[in-house]
Amino acid sequence: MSTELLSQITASLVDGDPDLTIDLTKQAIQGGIEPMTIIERGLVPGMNIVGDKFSTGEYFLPHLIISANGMQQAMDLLEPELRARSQQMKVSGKVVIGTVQGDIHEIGKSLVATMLSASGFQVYDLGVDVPAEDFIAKVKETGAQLVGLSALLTTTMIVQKEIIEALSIAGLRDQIKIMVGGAPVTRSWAAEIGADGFAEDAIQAVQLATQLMGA
Ligand code: HCB
Repeated sequence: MSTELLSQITASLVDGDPDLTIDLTKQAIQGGIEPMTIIERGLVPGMNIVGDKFSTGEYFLPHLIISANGMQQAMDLLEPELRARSQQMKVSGKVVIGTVQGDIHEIGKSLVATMLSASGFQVYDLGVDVPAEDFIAKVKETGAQLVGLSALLTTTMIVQKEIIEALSIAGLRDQIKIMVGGAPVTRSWAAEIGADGFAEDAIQAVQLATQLMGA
């Protein structure tokens, strides 16, 4: 039953039917399916299929926008559920996170931010299209110990490198850890640009953040 519902959620995103995505997500929550299961086995596969269809020319930008809209609205329903499952934990550290300049993909970054915050981190989410200066200013202002850089485009991965360099030039590199992520980002890219770690998804991001902060 739950597998069928999750497949229907995936299909509703692929079919570009946000109202159905929302309806099915509500049903899944009411049916007791864990929010992370709904995200990872229902919503994310749908977005991946939409992305694949876009790259093969079967889908166009409006398809991406409609499906992203469905996923965003489903995430709005799931976010309080994720937070409700977090225990009251002591703050494990401060994290500044954002999608790098030139890149407006926000769903994955926001999911990582929600999961970190639900796991006890104090999160400063700078949003999307964030220039190096804003990361530098926020780290100085908050004393954050961790920076998360998201990039979804092969053309903006290089901006992760530029931001790491800018943080070094600003004299902040020794006091912070940096984790990178986003669909095209890999462990070897993280190593190449001098990041402290790479996370493939939001669960790994929480594990990595905890490990990097020595919490
Ligand atoms: Co966009 N787009 N898009 N897009 N888009 C991708 C990313 C492509 C891969 C699609 C494709 O061709 N297969 C492609 C990039 C190709 C490439 O560079 N090689 C692409 C393109 C080309 C474009 C445009 C250039 C299209 C155009 O205008 N012609 C344009 C770029 C605009 C810009 O940024 N300047 C564009 C626009 C859009 C929108 C606006 C329509 C929409 C985003 C809406 C929004 O976010 N509000 C969109 C979408 C939705 C996608 C796809 C379909 C889904 C992305 C997504 O939300 N995935 C995506 C295809 C894909 O990725 N498979 C496609 C779901 C989330 C949960 O996964 O990977 O983002 P995630 O995040 C994970 C993970 O990476 C990790 O944890 C997250 C949670 O599990 N993580 C981190 C992420 N950040 C982290 C940071 C950390 O520190 C740690 C872990």
